[in-house]
Amino acid sequence: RPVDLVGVPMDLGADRRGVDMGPSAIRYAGLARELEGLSYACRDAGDLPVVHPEQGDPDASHPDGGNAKYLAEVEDLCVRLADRVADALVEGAFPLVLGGDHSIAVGTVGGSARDADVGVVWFDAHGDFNTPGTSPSGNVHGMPLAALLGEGEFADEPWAHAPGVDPANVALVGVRSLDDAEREALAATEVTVYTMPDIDERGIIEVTEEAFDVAGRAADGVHVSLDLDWLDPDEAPGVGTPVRGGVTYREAHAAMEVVSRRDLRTMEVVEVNPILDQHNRTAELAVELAASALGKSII
Ligand code: DIR
Ligand code: MN
Ligand code: MN
Ligand code: MN
Repeated sequence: RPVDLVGVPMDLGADRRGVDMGPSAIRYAGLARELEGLSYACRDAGDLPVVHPEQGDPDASHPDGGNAKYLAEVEDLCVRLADRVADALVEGAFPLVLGGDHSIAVGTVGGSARDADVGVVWFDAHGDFNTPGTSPSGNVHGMPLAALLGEGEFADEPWAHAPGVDPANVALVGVRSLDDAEREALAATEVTVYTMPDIDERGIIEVTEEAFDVAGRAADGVHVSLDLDWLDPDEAPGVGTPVRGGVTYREAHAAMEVVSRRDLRTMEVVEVNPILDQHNRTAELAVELAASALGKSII
């Protein structure tokens, strides 16, 4: 399958911090070259247009109210991104989306699960399971998984809620930071949560295999959402919301090698922030991990 790269220079889901430069940083780190080295035809149609904070209104009146900054702009972007991802799938390509903050997952997964039954494996330090009503920060990048599953105010938002994703086919991997209301909301769903202590105890390969067993129950394949803050900040310092105690470099690679053996439908790599990085180290790691997930091996 050809790989369709889709850049989404989005930072509104987390206020302007620098993740809007993520797609550039990942391209600069050599993603296309790496994928071509794996014999993929790599097509890059550039970035989707995203408004700057100055053009948008963080408090634009939204039918849902609540605490969700730039939700109207996030909605607009996600509708266009979902179309782009769905089109790539129709053309027989593999969509690889480059973020941008994690709010874009609403578009990526929405497109992936259009008229399809899709499982999700979400590698993240966070649960991304807040809603406008529970979010302490108001940042939409802390909400995309809840939005996709139609939690709270997102229940009646067709642009967000993706009925093609059954919560029973969703697994979170590497979690170590949850807000209180977020923890309760997650516990009330069928989402399977693998925390860092689960990885300590059982090992990354077993946990990732099991996460794919959960997500792989969906008929049409699995979407992988890779938030670079999943890794320990020693390995991935260039992220907006680092949390100590994440997976190591080797664990991340081992997990992506599991991904490469499973039925991958779509993938996104998000939250790379070159402004906070050390010599583009985090984007380079993002490229390595994407290549691993798409089949790169040592021999
Ligand atoms: C926090 C942080 N739970 C929030 N979430 C992040 O703002 O809702 N997600 N950073 O990636
Ligand atoms: Mn995230
Ligand atoms: Mn995160
Ligand atoms: Mn709306």
